Amino acid sequence: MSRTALRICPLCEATCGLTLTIEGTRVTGARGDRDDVFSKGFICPKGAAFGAVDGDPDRLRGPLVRRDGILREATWEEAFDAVAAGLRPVVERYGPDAVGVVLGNPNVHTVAGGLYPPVLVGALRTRSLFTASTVDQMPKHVSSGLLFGDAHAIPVPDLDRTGHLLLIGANPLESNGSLCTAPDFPGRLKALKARGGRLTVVDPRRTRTARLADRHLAIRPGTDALLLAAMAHTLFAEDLVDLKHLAPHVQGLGELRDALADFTPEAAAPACDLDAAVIRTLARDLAAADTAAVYARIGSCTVPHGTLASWLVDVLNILTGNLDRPGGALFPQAATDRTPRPAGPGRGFQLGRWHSRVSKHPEAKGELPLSALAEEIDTATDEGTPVRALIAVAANPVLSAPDGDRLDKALASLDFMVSVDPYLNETSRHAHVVLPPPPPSQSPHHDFAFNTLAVRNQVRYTRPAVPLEPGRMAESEILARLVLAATGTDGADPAAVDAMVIEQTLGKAVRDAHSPVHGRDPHDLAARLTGDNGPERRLDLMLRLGPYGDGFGARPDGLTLRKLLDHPHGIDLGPLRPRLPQPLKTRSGKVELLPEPIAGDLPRLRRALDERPEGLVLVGRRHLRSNNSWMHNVPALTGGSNRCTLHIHPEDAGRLGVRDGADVRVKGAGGAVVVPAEVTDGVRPGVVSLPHGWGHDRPGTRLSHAAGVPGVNVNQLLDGSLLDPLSGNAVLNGVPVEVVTLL
Ligand SMILES: Nc1nc2c(c(=O)[nH]1)N[C@H]1C(S)=C(S)[C@@H](COP(=O)(O)OP(=O)(O)OC[C@H]3O[C@@H](n4cnc5c(=O)[nH]c(N)nc54)[C@H](O)[C@@H]3O)O[C@H]1N2
Ligand SMILES: Nc1nc2c(c(=O)[nH]1)N[C@H]1C(S)=C(S)[C@@H](COP(=O)(O)OP(=O)(O)OC[C@H]3O[C@@H](n4cnc5c(=O)[nH]c(N)nc54)[C@H](O)[C@@H]3O)O[C@H]1N2
Ligand code: SF4
Ligand SMILES: [Mo]
Repeated sequence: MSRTALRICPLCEATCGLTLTIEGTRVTGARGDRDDVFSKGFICPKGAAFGAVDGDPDRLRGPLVRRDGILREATWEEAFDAVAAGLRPVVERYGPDAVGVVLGNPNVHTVAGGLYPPVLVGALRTRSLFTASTVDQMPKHVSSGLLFGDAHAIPVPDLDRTGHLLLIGANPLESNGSLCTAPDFPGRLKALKARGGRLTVVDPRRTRTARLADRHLAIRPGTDALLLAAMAHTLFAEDLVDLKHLAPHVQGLGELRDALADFTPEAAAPACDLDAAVIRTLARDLAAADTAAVYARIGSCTVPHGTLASWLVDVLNILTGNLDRPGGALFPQAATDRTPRPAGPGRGFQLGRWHSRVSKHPEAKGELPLSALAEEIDTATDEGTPVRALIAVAANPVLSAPDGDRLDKALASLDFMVSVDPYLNETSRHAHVVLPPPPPSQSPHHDFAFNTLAVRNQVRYTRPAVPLEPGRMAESEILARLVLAATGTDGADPAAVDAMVIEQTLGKAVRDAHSPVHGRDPHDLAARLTGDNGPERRLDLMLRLGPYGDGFGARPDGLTLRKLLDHPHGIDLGPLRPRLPQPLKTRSGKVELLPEPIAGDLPRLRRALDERPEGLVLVGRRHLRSNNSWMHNVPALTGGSNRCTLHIHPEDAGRLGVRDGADVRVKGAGGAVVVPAEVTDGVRPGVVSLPHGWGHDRPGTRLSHAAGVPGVNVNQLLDGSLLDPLSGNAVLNGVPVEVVTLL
């Protein structure tokens, strides 16, 4: 007998609603949920393989604890005892900063990852926090922090209503979109074209997204900030700046014009390897469009001028009056956002409140660069102690961060390491304790992160589709117990962690004059929360205090967990709406167009006008049926075109004597890899491309399928020294490499 259950897909940022077919406790099928308020039945091949991902026999079933050097099966109690025994002495002897925390990408795809890591980091009081954000979108957080005063105020292109989309360094036809949550991104781009809209793609590769575009510009990697600066220059020079409704909310226009004076299209064009006339046309078309949005992703962030490029994206949206209006780029309002406060000056955004110990990198958003993790472990300095213990939650930095070999050695030298991870992989193999979360079918789902980045305001929650298998522990309980073990309160009831958060949140809310529960009794409010467990009560709390919430009775029609459970396909909260000036938290209360740290970084961009790479440069690529480092163990998702090969243009291949299919040696600052070449004009001359997340050939892992087709680790070509200075983000694209044929 089979049954069906609803489950939001956690496998990428599109958050599609799925209908799972379940036989016994096994997921045997997945299709798109046609009644889902947001995804309306869309599914991609990865989502369709949900059952295979979920049921991978290599997923760990219970905790592992290292004894006599070997990871062995253990009980949960033994595992948490070992965590407490491993972490506490390090904290007590060397202080909290000696405990590092590494948070990986899947934390933004789980309920537990949304709720507990902030509690863990806060309770540990460690400044040694490293996350996947600094190999990803940290430049966008920093530019939003500086422009709007809030690192989380990220404008999202209004895909469904825009008439003109300039899409830079993103390939949503493979990635399904990022910092722009839109189930069926491909369909939404086709709809844009069908309603007469215009799509321009800027990418050194002729991607599937580029092939869909009206115009594709194969820019030289790493030069988008120059292109965007020259476009902004053109808007000023040709008197095309039109702030429209934004005029009262913006400051620094004159200063911005002066700061961009040198970035003429003629000056930028040779560096970008584009025509100056084309740059002007892009600017004019953007200004002329009835509605338009500039949107940029990985290719614009993971480069030397990532923060400047991210800033310029929003600058262009502002200069053309497209920020915060339908069809432009707007700030979503998620159901779990805090109650919006009245507009007015805020505390602003600060960078560099502390610095990393070894290379003195400034913190950004409380984080240090993931690129610096290895040196923070393996390098002693006069002041401070190295990281000696590590807590890794959903993170595989040995493959995702620069110079995996060095990190691999550094992890092996730690006094103690715990990984919360379903797999024994390149990173978790170094742990002393591995705590495996249950598979997605046995976990609840809500998108705390992606609802704040979605092209439509909506809210959905799904309970576990399958009950927890015997011997399993929910990831929320694993993380709550980890908080207790790390803070020396192990043995306490993990529900105490949720109770503490609820008490603190309500305590603040009742004192806040703008809160719907101002002046009420926090104990009475806590008693009114519904939900089967701590995480559900916390979700109920956030919903009820949020912008659409019932305010614990203040707005009886408002959202509660109960109401959400009554709408299993989700609740649509409408299209994105203009919100300015409310989201602004800058000290001036305005959009600060030319923040000081940005102005300070412009001379570096000016120097880039004259820089040209001498040889080949490397860029990445993503494949539809993959996801970073952790999906190569599922046979249904590997093979075909999802292979770890070096894309190289026929001209470069001819010059270097590279034959299609033959192995080549690729060398970079951090090391060399040998990989088959794939000769293709899908990549521009002077550029080669390798996907990331491969290199599954290290011993001591339990990835039987991936180990058979391991691929190579592209990040071994990097030495970790190349960073975007303002954000600490790793430079992963536009990196110089040498390619040599093997005889
Ligand atoms: N060269 C190059 N490098 C890159 C990139 C690139 O474009 N080029 N992209 C970068 C980007 S954007 C990112 S986000 C990072 C990602 O970097 P990471 O976050 O380090 O890598 P992932 O492969 O996403 O997954 C991390 C771990 O999460 C585990 N995991 C999966 N599901 C769960 C779960 O439900 N719970 C828990 N606790 N763990 C789970 C997986 O087994 C895996 O070990 O990689 C970056 N690295
Ligand atoms: N199938 C699949 N989906 C995924 C993932 C995955 O691994 N596989 N990962 C998820 C994650 S963690 C993220 S962050 C998102 C990322 O989502 P996207 O940003 O859409 O990811 P990519 O497909 O890497 O697209 C980046 C594009 O930038 C181009 N590029 C490289 N350098 C430059 C440059 O200097 N300038 C310009 N203009 N372009 C450049 C590359 O050729 C590439 O086509 O995808 C998510 N979705
Ligand atoms: S697009 Fe993303 S969220 Fe949707 S089914 Fe595919 S992997 Fe899942
Ligand atoms: Mo990412």
